[in-house]
Amino acid sequence: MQSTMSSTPHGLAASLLRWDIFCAVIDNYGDIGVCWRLARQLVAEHGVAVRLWVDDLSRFVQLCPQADPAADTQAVGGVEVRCWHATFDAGVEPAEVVIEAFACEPPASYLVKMAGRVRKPVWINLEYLSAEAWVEDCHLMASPHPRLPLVKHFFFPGFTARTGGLLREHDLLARRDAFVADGRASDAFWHATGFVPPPADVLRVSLFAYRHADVRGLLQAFAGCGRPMLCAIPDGPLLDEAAVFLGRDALRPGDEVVAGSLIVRVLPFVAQPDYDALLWCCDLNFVRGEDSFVRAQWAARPLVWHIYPQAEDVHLGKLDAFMARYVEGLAVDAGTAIARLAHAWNAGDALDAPLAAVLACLPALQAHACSWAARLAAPPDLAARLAEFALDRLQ
Ligand code: TRH
Repeated sequence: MQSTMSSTPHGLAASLLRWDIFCAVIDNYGDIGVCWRLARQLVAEHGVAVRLWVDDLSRFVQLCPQADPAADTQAVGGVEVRCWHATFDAGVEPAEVVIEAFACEPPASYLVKMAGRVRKPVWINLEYLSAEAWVEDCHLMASPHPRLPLVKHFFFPGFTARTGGLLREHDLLARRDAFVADGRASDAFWHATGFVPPPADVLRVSLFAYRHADVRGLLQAFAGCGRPMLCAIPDGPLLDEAAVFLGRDALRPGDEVVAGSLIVRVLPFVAQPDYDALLWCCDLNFVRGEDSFVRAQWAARPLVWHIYPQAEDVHLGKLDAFMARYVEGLAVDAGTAIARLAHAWNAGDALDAPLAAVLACLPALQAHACSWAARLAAPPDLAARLAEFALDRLQ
C-alpha cells in the first residue's frame, strides 16, 4: 500500500487531508469512469478522504452496481459518494484539495467558501487525456479566478514525464499477469458473463465503440478474414447494427450467434473493475473514449481506439498524435497496419484489408503491446502525481 504520509505545514498528516472531486456526467461513461477510478485509488493508495460529487448517479450505478442511484450520500469503495444537486448545499465546507473534473465548474457557493478560507484549497482542473505535444506546455498552468482570490491549476494526463501521467492502480499489472497466468481466471470470466470458454482456436476480440461505428463492416471483415474469430460486444448501442448484420431482430446479453467462422457474443455491461478482465481475455481490443482506451494499454494487448468525436474533426489530430507515439519502436509493417486500421475504423472506411494486415502482424503487435505497457508503467501514475502536486501546494 503506497501512502503519501508526508505532512503539511500545520503538521496535518496527508491522511487527514480531504479531497472533493466534482464530476458532471456528459453523455457517456468516461467522465464518471475516470473520476470513480481516481477516487478509489486516492483512498486506497494515498490514505486521503474523498468525497465524489456526481450529478448523474444513474450513469455511475452502471459502472458501480452496488451504488444506490437514489442516495444523497453513500459510502462505496471507501469513497463518500454525494449526489451533486443543481441547488448545492451552501453549508458544505470545502476540502483541502478540490478536483474539478473536465472543467465541470464546481458550485458557485462552494467556490465562495473556498475563497473564504485562510488556507486556500488546492484547486485542480483535471483535463481530458491527449497524446498531443502541446499538453506538456499547458500541464500545471495556473489560472487566477477572475473575481475570487483563488488560483486553479490545469492538470493534463499524458504519456510523458512533463504531463500528469495515466491512471494506474499500483497492483494493476500484477493482477493482470496473475489473471493471464491462471487459465481458470478467463474461464471464470466467461462463465460469469453467461458463456462457456471460447474454443481454443478462435481469435478473441472485444468491441466497445460509439454508436456511429461501422459495426456491420467490422463484423463482415471478421467473418471474411479466413480465421475463426469471436467478437464479444458488451450491452450497448452497437447491438442494433450487430443484429442487422446477423439477421436478428434484436440482440441482448447472453446471446451467442454464429456466422460462418465468426462467433458473436453479447455480454452484459459489467462493473468497471470487471471490464479489465474482458480486455485481458481477448487478443485484440476495440476501445473508445478515455478510460477504456487507457485500460486497453495496461492490458498489454493490441488495441484499436474509437476516439470520442469532436467538431471539425479535431479528434483525428488526437488519434494521429497517439498513433505516432504508439508505433515508436514497432516494425514498420506492423506500425503501418495498426495505424491504418485505427484510421479506417474512425473514418468509416473499408476494414477488410486493414484488418487482414493487422492479423498478419499480430505476434509483433502483441509483443509491442507488452513493451508499451511496461514503458508506460515506469513513471509515477496520475494519482501519485496529483497527490504530490497537491501536497507541494499545501506546504
Ligand atoms: O463512455 P466513454 O465514451 O466516455 C467518454 C470519454 O471519457 C471521453 O473522453 C469523454 O469526452 C466523454 O465520455 C464525455 O468511454 P470511456 O472513457 O472508455 O469510459 C467508459 C467506461 O465504462 C470505462 O470506465 C470502462 C467502463 N465500462 C464498464 O465498466 N463496463 C463495461 O462493460 C464497459 C464496456 C465499459
